[in-house]
Amino acid sequence: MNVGRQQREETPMTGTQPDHRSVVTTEIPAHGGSLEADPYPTQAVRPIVTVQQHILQEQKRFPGASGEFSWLLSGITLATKMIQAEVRRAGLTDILGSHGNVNVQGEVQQKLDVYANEVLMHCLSVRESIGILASEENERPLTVNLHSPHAKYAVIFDPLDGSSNIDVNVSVGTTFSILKRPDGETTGDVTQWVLQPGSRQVAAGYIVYGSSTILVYTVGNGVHGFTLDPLVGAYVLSHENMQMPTQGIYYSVNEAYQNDFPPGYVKFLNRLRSGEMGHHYSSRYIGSMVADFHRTLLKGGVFLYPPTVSNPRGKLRLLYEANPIAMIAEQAGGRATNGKSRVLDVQPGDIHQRTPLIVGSTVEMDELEKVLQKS
Ligand code: FDP
Repeated sequence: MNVGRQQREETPMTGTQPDHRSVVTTEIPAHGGSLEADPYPTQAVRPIVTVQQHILQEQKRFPGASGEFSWLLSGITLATKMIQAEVRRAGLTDILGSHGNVNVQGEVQQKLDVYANEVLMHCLSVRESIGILASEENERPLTVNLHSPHAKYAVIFDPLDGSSNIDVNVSVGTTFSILKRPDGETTGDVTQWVLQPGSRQVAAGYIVYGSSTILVYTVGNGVHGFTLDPLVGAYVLSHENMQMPTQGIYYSVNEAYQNDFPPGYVKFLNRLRSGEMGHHYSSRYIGSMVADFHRTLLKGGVFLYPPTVSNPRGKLRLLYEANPIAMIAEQAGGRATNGKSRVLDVQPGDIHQRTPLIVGSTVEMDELEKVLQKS
């Protein structure tokens, strides 16, 4: 196991030492054993569970787990701590504004997009278990350690989602999806590694850089949320076993495009507004998918980015936006569709493929399906 390395990554990055009178981390047993028993229960300390400890527990579900998966995920936690530090200081350093380049999507890259991408690439490329890194910001996947016998995973990510919100101090996020090298794949065929349906994700998650920094992840065994404690420099378990409410009070959509939506979506939105579903829904739209989804996960309701006249295939990207969000939604008891089928069943044909995405609570998703079927 790489426990020593993992523990180092959870040490404070700020130089500020934790206040041991009020906060203590439960020691990670060298054998990765139970975290439940607090060996030193006192009233003066508040035991915390870090994301690293949690991952070590979770990976025990995988037969023969060697610790490499938790080492891989620690690359994500380290990188996102670095990104959040830059986001928090964004107005003070020369990091706001456009970088001057246009990415593969034809979008102007922000300086923070580029920074976030480089940090993730840097932190993940040294993990030997990763063979491929694919990002929204790179046209082609990057092969790293591809031919190492230890390389088992492809990590696909959007380093900074919602970047049009960066300059105005509104929440942004990072999304990630982890796929396993397909069984029997020996040639290092990048396409086979990356173009797998979302149902094959072995882990997925996101980080919201909002009023606090929150990491939400799943390895297919429920959804767990961790808030970054800036004094300790660690993601600390704050939302265990998250469950999406079965019905919410908000819908989240860019209403400016309503005239461009297929008629079924307009009918559905009208039903939400009309009170026919038990109450009149309110609208909330941030324009950062991660932040809009995070609210939907906590409060229930529905987030929609339907097809439009200008984006008939939707705007959001299947592999690194829709798939991780869909896996988390399903693991939390919600659902995700592209309007025709379950998002996680879609066989991708291209790394940067776009998709419509409608994700939310069961009551709203049932209703959407009914309305779309009739339209
Ligand atoms: P952004 O372009 O600012 O990066 O997929 C990217 C995304 O933001 C999502 O985060 C967000 O939900 C959506 O696009 C916003 O698009 P609209 O401005 O068309 O509503």
